[in-house]
Amino acid sequence: NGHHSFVIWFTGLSGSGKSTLANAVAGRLFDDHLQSYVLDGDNIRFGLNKDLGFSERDRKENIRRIGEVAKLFVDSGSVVLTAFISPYKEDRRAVRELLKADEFIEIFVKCSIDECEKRDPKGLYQKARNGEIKAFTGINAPYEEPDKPEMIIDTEHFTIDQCVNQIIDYLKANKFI
Ligand code: GGZ
Repeated sequence: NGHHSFVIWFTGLSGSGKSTLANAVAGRLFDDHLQSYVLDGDNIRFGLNKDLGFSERDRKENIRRIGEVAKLFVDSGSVVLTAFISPYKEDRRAVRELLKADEFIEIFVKCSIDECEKRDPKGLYQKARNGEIKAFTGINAPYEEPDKPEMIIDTEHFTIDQCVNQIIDYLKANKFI
C-alpha cells in the first residue's frame, strides 16, 4: 500500500506515561486509517518474555527480543509502537541498528523520578522503597537517558493530549504519516 512502516520506540521510567502515550498515538493513527500495533509489558512480558525478570541480563534480553519482534512487524508493513523502560542505551542502539534510519523514532518520555513516584499507579515505587522490589528502575537500578532521541516528550509539564499532538505533528512534519 506504499505507506511507510516504522517503529516508535518510547523509553522512560515506570509511570512516565509510555503506554498511555503509545495507546493514545495508536488511536490517533487509527482515526487517520493507519493500522498500528502497541507492544508493551501486557502483551510481551506475560507471553513471549514470561521467562524474563528484571536483572540487567534479563532486561537486555527483553529488549533484544522486542527489537526483533518490532522488526518483524515493520517487515509485515505495520507501524509499531513500543512502551518499555529500555533503560540501557546500548540496547536501544542495537534495536536502532536492526532497522533502517527512517524506520526508528526514539521518544524519550521525560518525567522526573519524583513525579513518577508521586503518580505510582501500581504502588511499585512504594514497594521498591520498602525493599519489596530489589532492582527497581530509578530507585536502585539504572536508567540511562538517551543522548539524541528523535523526540523528548515532557509528560510532567504537558497534558497527554498536548504530548500526543506533539508526536502527531512530528510524524506529519517528517512525512511518516
Ligand atoms: C522496573 C518493574 C520492575 C522493576 C516490575 N523495575 O509501571 P509498570 O510496572 O507497568 O512498568 C514497569 C514494567 C517494566 O517492564 P519493562 O519490560 O518495560 O522493563 S525493561 O525495559 O527494563 O525490561 C513496572 C514493572 O514492569 N516492573 N518490576 N524491578 N519496572
